[in-house]
Amino acid sequence: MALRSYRFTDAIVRQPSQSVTQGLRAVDIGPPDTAALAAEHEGYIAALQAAGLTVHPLPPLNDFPDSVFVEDPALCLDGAAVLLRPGAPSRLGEAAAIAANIGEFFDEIFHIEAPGHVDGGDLLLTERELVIGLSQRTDAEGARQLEEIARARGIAARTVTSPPDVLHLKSACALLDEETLLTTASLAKSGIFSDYRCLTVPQGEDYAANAIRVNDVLLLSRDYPQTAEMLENADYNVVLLPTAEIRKLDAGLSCMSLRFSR
Ligand code: CIR
Repeated sequence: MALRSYRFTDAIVRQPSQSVTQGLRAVDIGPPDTAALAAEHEGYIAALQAAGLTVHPLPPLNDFPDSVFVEDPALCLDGAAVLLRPGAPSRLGEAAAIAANIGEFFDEIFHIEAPGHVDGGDLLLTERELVIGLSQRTDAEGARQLEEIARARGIAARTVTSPPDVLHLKSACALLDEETLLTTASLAKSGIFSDYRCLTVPQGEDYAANAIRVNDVLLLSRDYPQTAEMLENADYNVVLLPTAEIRKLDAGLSCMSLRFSR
């Protein structure tokens, strides 16, 4: 079977809307600059295309400031899609909004039902399993439903607790290959991924852990030179991208696309 965790043919993205300045953030260091954020988004799309993906851009949704972070309302799971239930009230409607588009790409669609909540940022799919991180956004009921959906499709699923100091599980980790993850030091220490090889981001560069492997390349924030050097020395083909604006909204590279294979 083709690798499902980082070999992709397609990606869905959503154009940022003007309301992105009102996106959620734990600490307000000022709104993102809309033009600069749009440029980050364009660079990201170009990087996905250069990695071999056909990118499907969805129109902006002004009613949902965080909807550019299209990973959170849905999950692509081996040919099926799961419409999630984002845990932030202002983002809950994003699942219904993307439902209108996703039918074009997937024959089988599952739903997380109320009262469960799951954000896509808390989901790490590896070759062996789907790891679900409980967080401020993903709760035990949502995780239970998603475990059931995954197992019914023959995918092992495991629920863990996301680190308390980050928004989502994947704010602190990324898949590098079949056996290897990039993680923050505190996530590595937690033992959650003790069955994997973990490359730990150097001190002071935790944000760099929100990277994504796409086919032969690894998309990484350009602001973390020690992490880039570590990964290049480990023979990963690193592509550096600007993230200063999305970072103001607690977002990283994984959250701006839904990647899948046709
Ligand atoms: C939020 O708080 O929901 C957005 N401002 C950021 C979402 C980032 N998503 C992700 O990491 N998967």
